[in-house]
Amino acid sequence: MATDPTAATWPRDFVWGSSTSSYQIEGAAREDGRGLSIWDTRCLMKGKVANGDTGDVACDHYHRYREDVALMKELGLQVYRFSVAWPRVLPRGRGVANEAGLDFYDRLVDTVLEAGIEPWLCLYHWDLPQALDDLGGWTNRDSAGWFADYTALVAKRYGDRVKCFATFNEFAVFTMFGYAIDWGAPGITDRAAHLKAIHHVNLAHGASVDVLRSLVRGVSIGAVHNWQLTRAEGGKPENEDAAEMLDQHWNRAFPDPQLLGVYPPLIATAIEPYVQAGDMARICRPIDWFGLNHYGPIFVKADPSATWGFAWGGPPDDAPRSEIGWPIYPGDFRDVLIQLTQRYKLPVYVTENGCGGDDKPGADGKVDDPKRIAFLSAYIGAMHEAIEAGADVRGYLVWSLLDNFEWGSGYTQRFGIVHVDYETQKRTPKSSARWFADLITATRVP
Ligand code: IFM
Repeated sequence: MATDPTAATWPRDFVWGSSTSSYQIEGAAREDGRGLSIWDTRCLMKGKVANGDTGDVACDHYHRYREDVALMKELGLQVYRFSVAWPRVLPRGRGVANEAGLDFYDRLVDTVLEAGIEPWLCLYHWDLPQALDDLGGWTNRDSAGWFADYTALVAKRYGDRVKCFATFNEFAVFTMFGYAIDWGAPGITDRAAHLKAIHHVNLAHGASVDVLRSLVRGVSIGAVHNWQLTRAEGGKPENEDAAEMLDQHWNRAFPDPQLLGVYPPLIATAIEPYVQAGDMARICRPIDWFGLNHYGPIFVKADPSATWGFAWGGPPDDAPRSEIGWPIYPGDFRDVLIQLTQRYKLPVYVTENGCGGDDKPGADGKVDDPKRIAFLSAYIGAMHEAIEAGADVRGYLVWSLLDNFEWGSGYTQRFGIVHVDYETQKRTPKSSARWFADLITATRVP
């Protein structure tokens, strides 16, 4: 019998919130001195993003952030995780800062705080400045230093008001899709580039942690990982090795070196040529929490023609799926939360969870999304079961506050609990937003 999260008792300090990311909602891509990112570039490439969509306007959050923060307040959110667009504050990725861009995040942080919400700042959610990609991006070892300098700029500017920082969002996704599989920017498919990117991003993480620790008094530092069970497609033995290979690349290539000081065995030898003396100590720096983004398992199949010999497969025909076809496995979510607590011994915050759909307003203007409510109820119930089984889960941030630019899928997939009409920019809280607000109220210990 699934746990009903609204009737469960939650830990006293458990926090509820939502997450967003800069490129997916801000828009104003060419305004106030913002530089270009690798996603601006990718959106201009034919066939890379559905319908030729771009993040040029997105949810126009750059101009409408006050309205969006008011919505968060109305829903009772306690925490808001957003990301800073590196090219907005450093248009060329390094060197001269852009005061107008820095001002925007000043205004945003102040507005969030005035609403009684705690701002959590993520330094990198995939929008690398194009000028740095022109120098090799994450395949260039200097990228760790560029990221440390960018961290220092952000820490000095907002560290008086923001105390919770994440270095990166979903290390494995943007490195694998950007450098091994052409599903994301910059769209390279090369093993060596992928290995270099993995190692340099790990170095960048470690350097950033040190900068944050030295510059922000009372800081709480985390890193956000996508961790999904990798299941052999069709349960077939010939897909088992592929599932193991993906597990080590997708789930362990970042948290293992960052928190345990070693690369997983299937990566260790291949990555050795890029590892210099002292690197593992540079990467493995103490942090305060593990951020988990989780949606469901990945079904994997062997594909000898692919960069790493694996490819995404499909779930069984009878698997429950969301409107956009992603498998719904709340039991996996529970298991992952328990495993992470045991493996890394850090408090876990669920920094993303949710589901995509094709939500539309009805004749009455209301947006009903019962499937999302069922999804959230099942996953949040499973999270509660994990806590009861000993998982150290301290908070849950729904993905996402707003419908937004969903990368290669453009605007075809809606993940928000608030509907956005992209023609008019009208925001309409969906029935899931009301459900989530009621859940927050019900779980607050008086
Ligand atoms: O929209 C993305 C987000 O940017 C990263 N995590 C998964 C979400 C849904 O695909």
